[in-house]
Amino acid sequence: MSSETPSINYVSLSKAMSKALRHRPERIGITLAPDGSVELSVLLAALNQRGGWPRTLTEADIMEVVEHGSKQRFAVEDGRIRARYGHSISLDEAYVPDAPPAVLYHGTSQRFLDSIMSEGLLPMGRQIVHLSTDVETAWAVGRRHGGKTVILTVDAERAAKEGVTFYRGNESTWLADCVPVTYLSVTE
Ligand code: HQG
Repeated sequence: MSSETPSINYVSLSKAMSKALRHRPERIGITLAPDGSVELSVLLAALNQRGGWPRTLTEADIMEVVEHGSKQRFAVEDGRIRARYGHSISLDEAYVPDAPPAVLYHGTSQRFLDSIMSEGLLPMGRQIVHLSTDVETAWAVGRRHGGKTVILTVDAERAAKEGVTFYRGNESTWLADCVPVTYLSVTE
C-alpha cells in the first residue's frame, strides 16, 4: 500500500500560471494589477478552485515553478506574482524601460522573414516583441515555430539611441515595442 503524496506536474502548472498571468486571468476569476501582478495567495486559491490537480496545490508548488522552471517566466515580490514577459493582454505598467545590451537576437521561422524584413519586428499576438541575449536562446525560441529557423541580429545600441524603447524580461530575454527594419540583419 502506498502512502505517497501524488506529485504535481510542474509543466502543467507552469502552463496554467502562464495562461492566468499572461493571457486569460478572467478564466480563473482573477484580476491583474496594472503591472500584471496578483497576490500569490489569490492565484493559488484560484488555481485550486479551477481544480484538475492530483492534490491541493500549495504555495511551495508555485514557488517551485517560479524558482526552478525551465525559464524565469515569473517574478515574485512582496507576496505578489507576475509574468515577466509573454503577455497577450494589455497592461499599463507591465514592463519597465531599461538600457539594452549593444546587440540582441531574434529567432524565428524563415516563413516570416519576408514580412519581418518589410514591416520590422511586430508584437503580433502579444503586447511586445521578444528578443534574446544570445544566439542559442534565439535558436530555441525560433525553433518553436517550425520550418527553417533563422536568426536576426538587432542593433539594439543604435535602436535605443534613436528612440526604440527596450525592457528587460529575464536573464536571456529582452523586450521592445517594435523593431524597425533598419536595425535588423539576417545572421548567416
Ligand atoms: C513573428 C516563448 C510576420 C516573430 C519564447 C515570431 C519567447 C512576424 C512570431 C516568447 C513579424 C510571434 C515569445 C512580422 C514578428 N511579420 N511575423 N512583421 N514580426 N513576427 O510566440 O518571439 O516559453 O508571439 O518572429 O521562448 O517567438 O512562452 O513570439 O516568430 O521568449 O515562456 O511572429 O515566448 O517563451 O511569435 O516568443 P511569438 P516569440 P515561453
